[in-house]
Parts: sequence; structure tokens; C-alpha cells
Amino acid sequence: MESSRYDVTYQKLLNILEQKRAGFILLLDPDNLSLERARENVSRALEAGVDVFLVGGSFLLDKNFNEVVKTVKENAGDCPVIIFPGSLYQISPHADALLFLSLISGRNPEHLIGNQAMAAPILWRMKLEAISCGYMLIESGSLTSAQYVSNSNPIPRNKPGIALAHALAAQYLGMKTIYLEAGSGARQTVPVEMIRTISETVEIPLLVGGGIRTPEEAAKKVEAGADFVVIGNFFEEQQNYSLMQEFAKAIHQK
Ligand code: 1GP
Repeated sequence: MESSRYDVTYQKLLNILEQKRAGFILLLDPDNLSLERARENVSRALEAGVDVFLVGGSFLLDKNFNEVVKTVKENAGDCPVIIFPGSLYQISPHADALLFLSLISGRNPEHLIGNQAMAAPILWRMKLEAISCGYMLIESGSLTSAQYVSNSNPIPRNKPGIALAHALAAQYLGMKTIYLEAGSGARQTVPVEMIRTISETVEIPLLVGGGIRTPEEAAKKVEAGADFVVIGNFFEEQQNYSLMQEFAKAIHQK
């Protein structure tokens, strides 16, 4: 099928995988970011080798969302800037695309299709690219914001078969990506066995995030088959930016 303007950013993600084997995604939470900090962090991240920016969070305490997205986009060069919406209020025409999440690990219809139906006409009017994503919460040691807000149970961490069944269902439903989410600041990251089980079978790109705090851990996720590693919390400590290049090296194994 020919690519349309509605999958320009998705194609860029595939190009990153072709060139680097795996991609480094930095998640920026607008609630924890002034515009000046956003500018500074984006340029440091580009220098260090970040491939993609996600902007979003479970809560939106700050009204600054649109401005933060605009600032990130203005400073991100050719790097895709993708919204990672924690709610319906996180939509902005300034991004390249939006990760169109459906919480497939849960059984809460609002998060499976309800919010998506509300958002779809808005995206259409904005001509904002939607990258469909089967979003799966994975048990990670304690209740996370995403579990609490979505009122849904995570997939047990010792049940890779259950995770695989959901990932396959997402692929058969035509979703373009899968996101294995341990949760922001998770105590335990997504188990490598689960990543391996899914990546050996499922063909669509696999994003993995939640609680990753060392380059070694990031490398293990890639070795197990993660296509993109998402890191947020760790880089909310400004001094940790000095380690960003090491994370990039660990993720870009090719
Ligand atoms: C959270 O998976 C992302 O939605 C990133 O998690 O903030 O723990 O890195 P951290």
C-alpha cells in the first residue's frame, strides 16, 4: 500500500529501526517542564542521540500542554514529536503525530474505544496523524498511575503467554504498534522473557517502557527484542542528562 500523509511519522519510525535496529524514545511530561527547560532538554537529547520525543503524562495539571508540544517540535529538528496522551485533553496540532492508544490489557470500554471515538473527529479536523497502539499495562510491583487512572488490572508479569495473546490480537486488529508499559517510575521493569516471547512472534514494532534507569537495563530490553525503549522519569533529574549518551549507545546496538 502506498504511504499517505497519514503515516509519514510512522514511516519515520520504521526508518529508525532499519537504520539503527532499535530506537531511543525520550518521554517528556509537560507537567514537569517549563518552556525554557523543554528547549534545553530537547537540544541536549538530540546531541546525545535520542531518536523520538513523546510528550504526555497521566495527569495534566499544567495548562501548558500545547505550548510545550510546540516548543519541543520547534527544537526537535527532524526527530518525530509524538503525543502520548494521558487523556482526551492532550491533543495538539503542533505534534507530528499522536500515539492512538487502546488499553487492550484492560476491560474498561472507555479506554478501549470510548475515548478514541471522542478523539477521532478532533484528530481528523486537525489532520493529525494517529499511530494506533495496543497499550498493555504489565504488573510492576505496585499500583502505577496508569493502572489507577484507567481503573484496570495489569497483565501478570509471570504470564508472557497472556501478553502474547493480547499483542497478537492487536496485530490482527490492524494496530501499528504495541506498547508494553510497566508504568511511570515502576519498581520493576517489563520482564525480558515477556518481551522475547512477543517479539519472536509479533511483527509490528514493540515499545517498552516504565522504570528503566540504567543503560544496561535498556540494552537488555533491546536484546530481548524491544524495538523502541521509552525513558521518562530518569531524565526528569537534570543531572542525569550527562548519562544520556550511554543510554543511546546501549540502545543503538547495530
Ligand atoms: C511511562 O513508559 C513510560 O509511561 C516511561 O516510564 O517514566 O519510568 O521512564 P519512566
